[in-house]
Amino acid sequence: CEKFTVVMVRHGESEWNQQNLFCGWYDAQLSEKGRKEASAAGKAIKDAKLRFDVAHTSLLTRAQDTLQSILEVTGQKDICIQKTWRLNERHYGGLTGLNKSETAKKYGEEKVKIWRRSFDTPPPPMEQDHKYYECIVKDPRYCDGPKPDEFPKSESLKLTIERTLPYWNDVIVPQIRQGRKLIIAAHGNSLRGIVKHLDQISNEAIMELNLPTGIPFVYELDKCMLPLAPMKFLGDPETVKKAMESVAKQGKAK
Ligand code: DG2
Repeated sequence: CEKFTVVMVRHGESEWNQQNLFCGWYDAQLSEKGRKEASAAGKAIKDAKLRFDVAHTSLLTRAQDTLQSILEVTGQKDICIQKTWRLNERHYGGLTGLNKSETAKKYGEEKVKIWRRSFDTPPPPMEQDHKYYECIVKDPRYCDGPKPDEFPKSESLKLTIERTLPYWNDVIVPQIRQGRKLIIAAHGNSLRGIVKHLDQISNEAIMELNLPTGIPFVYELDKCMLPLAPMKFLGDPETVKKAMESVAKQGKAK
């Protein structure tokens, strides 16, 4: 039967992942480790002999740099790259810049888990006096969108999906159907939204999915865009499991 392959990858570790800070739409750079993870992701993709026609990424540097590194390592730097705010990380609102573990100490681990992983409870909004408000809202990279009335102040996974899924359905799916081979380099939560949609994961079960940084995963989809098998990580299962657990633990008070 007809099948389509799509590769997805969460960017390599960012400097803010390393410091365990809520990042969202803040434009953190890749850490040294994150840059290594990005080239290792490229190597894994090269070894798996996966080739691409088009790449999709967010407007944030950490995802774009990860993609560049993958395309360099795989020798595919000349493919078309489409960048959109719709693949940006979920907006972490007033939590942006706070330490995840200290926030768990202050408000409790349960509350932090709800903010990080609940389906529809958004974090508190980012107010105009927030340290990072101006640098995000006035960033010229957003001149083509979101429109001022769509510009998020904070997003739950549900709200993130509401702006990511139209891009999946209207831009990505038609390309897949044309037989184009795609890679999507994005973020923990923008990708969780796509995975939730593809695997039809319930609002409760999605709370337990933590995507690791820099380990690509592959979907084989049928002609209805339904996965023929579970996502396959290009990494050894034990490493993937540990990396997922360590993402979950970032919200612990320690
Ligand atoms: C992380 C995800 O986003 O954080 O915004 O802090 O994928 O861009 O590093 P990413 C952030 P968690 O939801 O895992 O806390």
